[in-house]
Amino acid sequence: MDRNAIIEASKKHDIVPGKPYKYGTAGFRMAADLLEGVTFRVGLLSALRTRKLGGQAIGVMVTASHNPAKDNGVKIVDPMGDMLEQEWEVFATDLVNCSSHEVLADTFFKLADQLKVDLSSSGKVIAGRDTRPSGITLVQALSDACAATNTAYVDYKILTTPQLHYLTRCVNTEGLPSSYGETSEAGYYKKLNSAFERAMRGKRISGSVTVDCANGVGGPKLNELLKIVDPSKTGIDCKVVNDDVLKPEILNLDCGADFVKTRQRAPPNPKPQPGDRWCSLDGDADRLIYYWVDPDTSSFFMFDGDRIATLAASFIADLFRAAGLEGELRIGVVQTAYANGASTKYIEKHLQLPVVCTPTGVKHLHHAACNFDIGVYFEANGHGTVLFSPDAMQLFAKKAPQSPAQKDALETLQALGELINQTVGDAISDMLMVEVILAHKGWGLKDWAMTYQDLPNRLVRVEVGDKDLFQTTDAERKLSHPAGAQDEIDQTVKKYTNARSFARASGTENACRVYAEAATRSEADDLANKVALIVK
Ligand code: NG1
Ligand code: ZN
Repeated sequence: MDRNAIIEASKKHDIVPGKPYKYGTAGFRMAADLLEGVTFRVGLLSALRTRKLGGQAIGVMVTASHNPAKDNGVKIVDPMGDMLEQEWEVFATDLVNCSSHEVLADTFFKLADQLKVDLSSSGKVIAGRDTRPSGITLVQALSDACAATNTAYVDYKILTTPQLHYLTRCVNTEGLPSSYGETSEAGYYKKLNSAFERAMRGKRISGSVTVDCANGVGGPKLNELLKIVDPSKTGIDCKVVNDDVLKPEILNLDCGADFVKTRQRAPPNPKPQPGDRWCSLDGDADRLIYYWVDPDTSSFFMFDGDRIATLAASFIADLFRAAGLEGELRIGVVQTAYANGASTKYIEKHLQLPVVCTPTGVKHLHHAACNFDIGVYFEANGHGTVLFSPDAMQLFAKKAPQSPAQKDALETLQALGELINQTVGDAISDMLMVEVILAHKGWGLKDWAMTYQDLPNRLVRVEVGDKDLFQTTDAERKLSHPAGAQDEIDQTVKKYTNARSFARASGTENACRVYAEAATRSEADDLANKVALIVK
């Protein structure tokens, strides 16, 4: 590999100096005009990573998800479609913060040496980006980094984040027994549509579902999928709104899953009518939130990640019983501290399933979900999926059914395992899963809403001098530093009914977050404010 080629290419995509960049929960994410050099350097790291992994393709996704249109971001996807191995985040951070082109080249070769990467071997990177116009410049920087390091490069252009994860796994399993699907966008739609029809098993979906696509990449991609969906087979009636990607400035503006979850209300435009079933995707289509205006009470009701997780877990546990698999495979649910306490209680007490709590960030949840045969994981904000272990999938395929009911359940489980994206949370695939489950259960949103009652809760963002002072233990549920803060929080929580509260430093913003829940709205608000004062 040619040191000069790297230096010359780097000069075309200079870094904006002055701020330390950090590979965080969502990769590098910031104002798009700071990202060109960062993305070039992420390309260099990917060139090392693909070679370290024997030439398997590495994915790079350019997106800032639910953030404003002016932002962008870049993150690395490992060969099986999961997030970059944590140990490598530090190497990414090191490369990106190099002070000159020469230091960058030196660090690149030093890392190659340290990690025993054979630079003469071949490597491959595949890329995707959301609809942000700034993405075009960024993938150019990535492409130049690949060219400078003789790394094969394929640009899949505009994709949802989960589609890029899908393609990464496909390209690395092509021709193998573990093949994940056809390595193309069309292959993704084909796989989803076929699994959706099989999972429905002749059941009919009642009523329509309106999908708010945040004016992001989910809109055109969902429309693509719908072109091959045959509504006569399942009754699906999907209305796509907020799918305008020609005006970049309206991306995530007053719509989308993040808006709905944080504002706890429907997008103002278009406005859901009472009784209508709605859902929202975020800007890169990896989060999903359902909601409706209850026609009986006229109040807005949200089905967030916790609700989706409980729905999926309860359905899969029922299928296990019907398939005669109870006791043979372990189902579990993975949540973070932000999960509503009522959902946790419902899963443990009512569904009788184990719950594991991990720190915030999908990679932690994903990792913990792998410890179950079927691991359901969702963040409250709607990012999540259901992981089916290879053993579980094999059992569904091989087990001889003892009755037509068992056969039905086994085939439904198999189809679900293919419908649900196994690499990462996928709003489009999750939405089809929800529609399948509601149809099987014969449930309307009222039935789903009645499964349990959320504890009133409040999330507040607290500006602090140095967020890094706030260190946590126990899956972020307790502060270990600053000394004494946790005691104060505990004393405060004790004064409220059914209450829980915690504070932690955000991994994506320069602030602390305080979460509180309690028996009543006013208690939850009051508690959140009190804990915010302790942290301030
Ligand atoms: P931080 O900023 O670390 O709280 C936020 C979300 C996470 C996750 C990441 C990545 C909350 C409370 N936190 O993390 O769930 O999605 O962003 O996007 O919603
Ligand atoms: Zn997202």
